[in-house]
Amino acid sequence: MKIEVVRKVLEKNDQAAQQNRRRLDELGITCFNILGGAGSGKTSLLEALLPRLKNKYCVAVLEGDLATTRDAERIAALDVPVVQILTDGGCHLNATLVQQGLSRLELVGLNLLFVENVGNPICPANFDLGEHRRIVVLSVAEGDDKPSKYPLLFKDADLIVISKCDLLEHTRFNLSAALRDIRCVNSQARVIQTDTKTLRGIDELSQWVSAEPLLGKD
Ligand SMILES: Nc1nc2c(ncn2[C@@H]2O[C@H](COP(=O)(O)OP(=O)(O)OP(=O)(O)O)[C@@H](O)[C@H]2O)c(=O)[nH]1
Ligand SMILES: [Mg+2]
Repeated sequence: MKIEVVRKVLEKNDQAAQQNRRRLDELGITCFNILGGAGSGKTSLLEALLPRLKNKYCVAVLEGDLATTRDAERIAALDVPVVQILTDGGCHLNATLVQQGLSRLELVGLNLLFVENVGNPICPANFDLGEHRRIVVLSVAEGDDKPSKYPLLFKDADLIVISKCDLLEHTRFNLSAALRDIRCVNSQARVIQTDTKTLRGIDELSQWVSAEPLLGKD
């Protein structure tokens, strides 16, 4: 008797993610998946970072949102190629949606691809998109307890950005407690503090992105 198997959602996603990564590898494109809670400052970081990168690299962005093209419009205003992926209510991107986004971009000659995930500290963390590096954004406005309360978000990050550091003096965010709790869930990730008002940390962020391995390749 033939046994029917219903394949788990995550298994299917992992297959599509592997295809994405293979394709990006072949094209020499380094892909960064940016995750974080709603309003943590993901698009603002891209707005600060992209002008620095686009003179040196060919860069594109996939924007993931439930609704509107607002974030894509902000990226397009920088003259950076962008595709808006609308999840129609879905709380995270998946590798198949990213595959569809990739099909709308001119990939030949591209060096860097940023994927801004749907603003959500929970679901996006479970879905590999085929990225090479994960950037997690934690804003001071969200509170220093988030690394402990949402450990899955932080545990696989390669870089954790503590954003909106200009708000430190206006909040009860305890930076040393946040850094300690980050280390409890992730001992390896680089941590960079930013503030997109004064552009604090943006050079450091740009250097981290530029140091990623695929970037040296033709
Ligand atoms: N004070 C301060 N505000 C910031 C900073 N970065 C972003 N913001 C503000 O935070 C709000 C959200 O910023 P976005 O960049 O849209 O955040 P996001 O994570 O892309 O939001 P979603 O895509 O909706 O999840 C906006 O009002 C920004 O102006 C910062 O460094 N300092
Ligand atoms: Mg955004």
